[in-house]
Amino acid sequence: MIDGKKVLLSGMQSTGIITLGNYLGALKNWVDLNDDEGIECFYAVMDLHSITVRQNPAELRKNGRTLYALYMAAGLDPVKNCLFFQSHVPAHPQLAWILNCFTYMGEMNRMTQFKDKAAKHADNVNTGLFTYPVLMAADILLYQADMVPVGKDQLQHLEITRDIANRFNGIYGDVFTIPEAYMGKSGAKIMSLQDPSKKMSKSDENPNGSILLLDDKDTIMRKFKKAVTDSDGLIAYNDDKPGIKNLIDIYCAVTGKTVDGAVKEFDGMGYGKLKEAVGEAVADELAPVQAKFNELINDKAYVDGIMKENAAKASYYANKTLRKVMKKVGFIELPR
Ligand code: AQP
Repeated sequence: MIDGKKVLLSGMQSTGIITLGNYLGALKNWVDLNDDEGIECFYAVMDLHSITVRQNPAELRKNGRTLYALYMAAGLDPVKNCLFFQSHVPAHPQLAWILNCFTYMGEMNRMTQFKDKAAKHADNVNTGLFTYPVLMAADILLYQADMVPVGKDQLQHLEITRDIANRFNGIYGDVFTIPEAYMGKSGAKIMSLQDPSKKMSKSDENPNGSILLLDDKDTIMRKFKKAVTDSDGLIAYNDDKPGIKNLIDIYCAVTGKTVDGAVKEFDGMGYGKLKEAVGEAVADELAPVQAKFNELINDKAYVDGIMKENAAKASYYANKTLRKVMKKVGFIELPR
């Protein structure tokens, strides 16, 4: 709790330009919390997590700045929320090291994301990838977060965070708040336009599978035109028609319409018309975000100022927890 408010923490990796999936599944829902007086929100650019997969330094820098500006361009208020870079708060890797010593190999071995990512990057199965969930536990526990909005894919990591926190508290007393999954308005899970059986992803090798937040209207329309559907030409919402279902999900998430309403609206129309309508709706949704982004990315002084203020705010809360942890573990405080 901070000043009687519950604490919420989330973030995204700066591994590329974020997708419509990241936006509809996470960022847009965070923006809805701007005016919730009962929640203190921390949103990080998770750049430390990003290097578990090899990154080009210049691109990582660019992607980090882009993501930070997109947080604000999408509507996250940098005064009401704390928007910061994970690498600007050294307490994250410091706490992660300590928590590593309270985490068992067997627990990490069970993590399905590690298995998936290790298979995908077989040439670089580094220990950072293996201990990723411990850094994530540090991210969450440093801010004494009560709530963490998580997709199904991250539930296992939240569970391990709770296990580590409970283990630590069991030895040293009540140091950490035990976080819960935040089940606010559930964000849509957006699938790849080229393979609706897998989620839309910023690091997808097929550029036509993902709508990136900075894609221009022509690109958006072209990608939707190429979206994989099926051959029966019927607009219906069910699991046998994953391509159409995904297009309707996107349409509803963007317009706020219901699935039934959307299915009625498109009844009797061809797939071409559906794709065009979804493309138009997405382009309309992203246009103001892109306009604001262009303003922000050209105002380095303003963004740098926000970055500094927010890093100081995040560090204040993170260091408070870290100091407590270090004292409990038995480290000597540096004399003032
Ligand atoms: N397709 C999606 N639909 C809905 N939500 C999604 N999220 C990601 N993809 C979709 C949500 O976005 C947040 C940030 O994700 P992340 O950057 O930490 O990493 P990720 O989940 O691994 O996202 P990507 O785009 O697939 O990244 P890469 O390609 O680097 O692995 C999370 O809240 C996530 O649920």
